[in-house]
Amino acid sequence: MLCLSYLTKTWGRCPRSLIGGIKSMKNKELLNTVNALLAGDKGLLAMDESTSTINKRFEEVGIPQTVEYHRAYRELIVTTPGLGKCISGAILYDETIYQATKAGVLFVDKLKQTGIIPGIKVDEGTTGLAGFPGEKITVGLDGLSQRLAKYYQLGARFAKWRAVIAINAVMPSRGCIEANMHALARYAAMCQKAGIVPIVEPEVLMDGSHSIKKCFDVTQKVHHVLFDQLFAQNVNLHAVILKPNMILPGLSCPRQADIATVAEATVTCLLQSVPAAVPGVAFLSGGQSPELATAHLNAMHVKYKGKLPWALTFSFARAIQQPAMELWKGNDENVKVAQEMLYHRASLDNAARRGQYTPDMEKKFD
Ligand code: 5MM
Repeated sequence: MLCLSYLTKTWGRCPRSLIGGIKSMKNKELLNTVNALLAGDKGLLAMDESTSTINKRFEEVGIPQTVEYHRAYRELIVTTPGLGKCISGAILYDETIYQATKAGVLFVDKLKQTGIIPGIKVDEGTTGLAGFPGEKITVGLDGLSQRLAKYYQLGARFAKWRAVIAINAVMPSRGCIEANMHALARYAAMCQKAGIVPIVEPEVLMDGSHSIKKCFDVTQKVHHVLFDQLFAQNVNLHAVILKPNMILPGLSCPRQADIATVAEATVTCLLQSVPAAVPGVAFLSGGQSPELATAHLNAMHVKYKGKLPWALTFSFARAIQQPAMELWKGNDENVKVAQEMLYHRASLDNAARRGQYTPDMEKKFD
C-alpha cells in the first residue's frame, strides 16, 4: 500500500485522479481532527506562550525564568489528572514540543495518552509594520511549509497563528488589517496542505479606552477581510477553527458592559461575519479574568443554544492557567493543588460550553 508521505513527495508526478484521492484523504484527516477538537463540551488549552511571554508571566508570580522552570510548569499541566476529560487539544510552543516529563515521556506522547491532540504555535511573533507606525505584523511565513512538515512528524495535528490588531483614534489601519489577514490566510493554506488544521487567531486587543461598539465594528471588519483572504487562498473553511476575541469595551473604557451585553454583541458580530461553513469558534480570553471569560462563554450558550451554525468553545491561556500558576509558584510541593485548580478551571469552562456554569461553582475550590 502506498503511504501518504510517499504520495505527498511525488505529488508533482501524480495523475490527476490520484491527486484528487490524496486531497480527499487529507481532507478527511483534517475533518477528523476538527471534529475531535470541537467534540462535546471540551475546549482547547493554549499553553503556547513564547519565551518572552512565559517569562513575563513567571516574573509576575516570582517564578525563576529558566528553561527548566518552563519545562516543570508544562509538566505540571500535561500530567494534570483528568485533563483529557476537559481539554480536546493543547497548543504547544516550539521549545515545549521537544520537552519531556522528568520520567522521560515526551509531552506530546503524554498528551496523546490522555486523549488530547497536540497542536503547535507556528507564528514567530510580531514586528513593527513598515509604513504604519505603532502597528504590528505577525511574521513566520518563510520556511513555514518545512516547519509544518517537521511538526506533523512530531505529532502536531493542528496549529495556531496569532495576528494582533490594536485600537486607538487612528488604528487599526486598512494596511495593517489587510497585511495580517493575508498572512493568516497563507498560513492556513500551508497548514491544510500539510494535514494540519489551522487555528486562525485575529486578536483585536482590549487595551485602550474604546467603546464596545468600536470593538464590534473593528472585529467585524477584521473578520470580513480575513474570510475574503481565506477564500482567495483556497482555504477549506470546513477545516479551519477561528480563535477570536470576545466583543468587549477597552480595558480603560469608563463604560464597561454587563455579561449579557457582551454575550449578545459577540454572537451578533460573529453571525454577521463568520461563514456557516466554519465548524468552530474558540475564544481567546485576552486578559479577562478567568471568572468573566467563563461567564461570557456561558451566557452565549444560555441565550443562543441550538441557534448557531458553528460550535462555540474556548482556547484560553491565562483564563485557565493563571490561578494554577499563582498557586504553583515554582514549588514542587504545590504541584498537586495547582493541578486541582487547573482541572477546576477547565471543568468550569466545560460547564460554560453546556450553558450550565453558575458563579457559585467557583466556590467549590475554596
Ligand atoms: C491572546 O493570546 C492567546 C490566548 O491567550 P489568552 O487566553 O491568555 O488571551 C495565546 O494563545 C497566545 O497567542 C499565546 O499565549 C502566545 O502568546 P505570545 O505573546 O507568546 O505569542
